[in-house]
Amino acid sequence: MSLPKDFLWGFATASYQIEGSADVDGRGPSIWDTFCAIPGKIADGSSGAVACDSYKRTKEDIDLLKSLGAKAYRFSISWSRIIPIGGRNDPINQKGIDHYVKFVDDLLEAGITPFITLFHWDLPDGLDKRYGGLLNREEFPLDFENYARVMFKAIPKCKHWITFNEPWCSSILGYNTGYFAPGHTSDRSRSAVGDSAREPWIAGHNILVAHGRAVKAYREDFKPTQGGEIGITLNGDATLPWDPEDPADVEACDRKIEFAISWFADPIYFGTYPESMRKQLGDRLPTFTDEEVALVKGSNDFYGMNHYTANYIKHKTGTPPDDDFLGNLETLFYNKNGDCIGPETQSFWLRPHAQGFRDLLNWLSKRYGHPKIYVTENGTSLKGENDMPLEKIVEDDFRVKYFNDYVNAMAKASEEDGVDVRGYLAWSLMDNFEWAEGYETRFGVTYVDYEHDQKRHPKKSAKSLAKLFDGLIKKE
Ligand code: GBH
Repeated sequence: MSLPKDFLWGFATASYQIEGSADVDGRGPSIWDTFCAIPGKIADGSSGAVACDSYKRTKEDIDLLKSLGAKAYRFSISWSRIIPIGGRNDPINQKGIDHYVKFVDDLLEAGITPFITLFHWDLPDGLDKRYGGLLNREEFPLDFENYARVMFKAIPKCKHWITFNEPWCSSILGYNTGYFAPGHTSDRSRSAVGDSAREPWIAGHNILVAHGRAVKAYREDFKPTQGGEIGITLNGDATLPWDPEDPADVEACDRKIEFAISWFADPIYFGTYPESMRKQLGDRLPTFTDEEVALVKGSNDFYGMNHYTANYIKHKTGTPPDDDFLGNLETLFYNKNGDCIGPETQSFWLRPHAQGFRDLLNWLSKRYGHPKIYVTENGTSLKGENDMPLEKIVEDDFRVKYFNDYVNAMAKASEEDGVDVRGYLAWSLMDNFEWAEGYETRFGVTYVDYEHDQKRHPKKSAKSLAKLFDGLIKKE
């Protein structure tokens, strides 16, 4: 089994999860700063104000990447460091730009290929306050395009751009369940605002158009001279029928992926929302104007895939409630026979099931005409890790096995099934601010000691990836 010669592998992070330095060098607040300040939103009451202190430790982080043999690094830019208020007529903060320009120079000098995510959920709070952020169909795409242009111009050396990370999360968790910033939900026990039946679909639509605008700008004004590529990163779990004999469960498996992934990928590859979504959501799902279709259709140079877990799917009967976002089905970790999909982790939503990765790679490849795929995130937390002594934490055999199984499943998809997968970024380079879960859930291949000056301790899994890929990537 093998992977192509120029296959890129490395690690991924995101600005708000690692940088800290929330008030340094002119950064403005993002919706996550605001959200974290609301009591009860973050499990341990924490925030990203300090996090891994990576804003000040770029050299240390690059040395770490080098020592682990990484060929690539995916990180995100904090929009509110670049344009602190956020909008296209607001002041630009040169210090913020300089920081990322230097970081990319240093990465390249270390022989590491940067993958830059422009938006990993940390919207400038000023835009949420000014016009409702992602919900504003006129303003948001224009402001995002402007911000993207500033970055394309500033960092011509970056050849791999990702517009949005997991728009499903920004839309559903931000505007339906209220689990993520800005915390809108119809559930009045969780928040004072929101319309869970409509807002997520509006936010998702506006993200797609913003993505389309940024891609058009890149292709017309930067790509011809810079020669890079641009795409979006989508999250989605693998699905298996709860009862393989029941055609309704089998059908619900596809519907689950359509509501998670095809919601964004169908417009990007075909110019329309999936039929299953239109059928259930009716006109609560926005309709693309001709101008929007022209922006969105065909707007991926590559497909960015974030993948972690799998679920058994059981269809539901009857009319789903207005705020249903799954597609009228249930997700389960056990099937009809009582088989369990995989072992528990520290994350309630994550259970390893590597075969699902191979299956989903095939599903995507088939539906979207064999696109070039980068796996932009894959990784796991580990049950009880936070409460273990350091000597045990660094012996993370569970995570070593997870990577081993998942990367081998990917190699099979590549070699045996012909899926065009070109890169793999493990989540994550180090433990970090795990959003609503705070710091207790750890996804790093490196332990970060938050009590002792954020000291980094590589775990066994950190070193395991170089060995794994060295054995798989063709030498010529
Ligand atoms: C990624 O999302 C993120 O990109 C990354 O920032 C994060 O640190 C990493 O995962 C680990 O969590 O509320 O029941 O719907 C992964 C995909 C999708 C996983 C939403 C959590 C929430 C479960 N995420 N899901 S639920």
